[in-house]
Amino acid sequence: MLINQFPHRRLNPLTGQWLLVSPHRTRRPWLGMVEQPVDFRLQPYDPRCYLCPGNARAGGVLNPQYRDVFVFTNDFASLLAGVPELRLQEGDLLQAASEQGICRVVCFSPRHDLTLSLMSTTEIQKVIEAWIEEYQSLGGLEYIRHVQIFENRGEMMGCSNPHPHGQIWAQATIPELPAQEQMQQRRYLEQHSSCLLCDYAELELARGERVVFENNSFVCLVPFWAVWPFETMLLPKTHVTAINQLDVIQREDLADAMRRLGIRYDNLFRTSFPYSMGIHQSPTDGDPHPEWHLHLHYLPPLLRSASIRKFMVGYELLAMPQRDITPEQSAERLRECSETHYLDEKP
Ligand code: H2U
Ligand code: ZN
Repeated sequence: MLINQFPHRRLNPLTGQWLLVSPHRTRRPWLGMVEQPVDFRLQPYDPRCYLCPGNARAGGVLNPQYRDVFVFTNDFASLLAGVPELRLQEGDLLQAASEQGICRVVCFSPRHDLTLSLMSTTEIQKVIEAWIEEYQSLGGLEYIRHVQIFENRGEMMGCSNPHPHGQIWAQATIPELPAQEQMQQRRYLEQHSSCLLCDYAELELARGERVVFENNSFVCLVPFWAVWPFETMLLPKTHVTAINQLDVIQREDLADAMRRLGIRYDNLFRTSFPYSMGIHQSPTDGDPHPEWHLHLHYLPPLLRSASIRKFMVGYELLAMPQRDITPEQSAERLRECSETHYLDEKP
């Protein structure tokens, strides 16, 4: 693409926002912050870990001797159930509303030393089943309209503990980013009588340049509008509004895609690759949402190596998101990565 030789703007049709791409800038020197490589050599059980089986959490509750996935209500939850409905409005300038919700923690495995990329497809499938159960039970509550499932992996992403785990925040209102994506998907459906991400998946599969890999049900790609250097999305190839709508085969294929992407990521810089991953899907507000197409966003901070990260600062914080390496180059790099984890390589 000729445009890739020049600074240009790209549209994110999911949010309606533009980002700046500066492909000529990747060669700039770096004397700034260098992150410490992550040490993979953890023990399968850590007596000090508050997520390991049998250990005490803050407040003294003991974790059970769980064998696969373990879900509990966050002891330091950001959202609480039973909050009274309060509103503050002083003119247009001072507005606030109380928010009800529930925060859960999902331990992916009893093994302290694993990550999703070191777990088997069958083990990852159990995580997916737990997510589905939580999406349904939390989403089924009268006052819960949105369930955000996510994982912060790695210290760089503010993860508090290497024990493999993720979080779920369920709440009474639809938060900002999913609400934006919902509006954009709805508008697209009205204008085109087809789903935005169904059309996008089809387009990317036909072109191939931003596709990292695919299986029967899912495609992994670097979105045309990716902001983070190695940002990817996992998209079901057919229209699925939420994880509980995936059939048995699709659930297996999602586990397969998550595992393969995780391995490619780890192999890219031969490190436990940090990221924030999140699932976007239909809200649980009781309305039909034909516009929603389930997808997983992977937002990793690393730029050039295990130790150099992308900072969202100055211009990004004050003007608009910006990236240097193009999404097409990132996709190519990720396509080149092996699907055998580097820790499993034969010497
Ligand atoms: P993060 O590593 O993504 O922060 O997730 C860990 C969560 O675990 C965090 O939200 C909770 C923290 O509140 N937690 C407990 O619920 N109980 C504990 O004993 C420690 C941490
Ligand atoms: Zn642990």
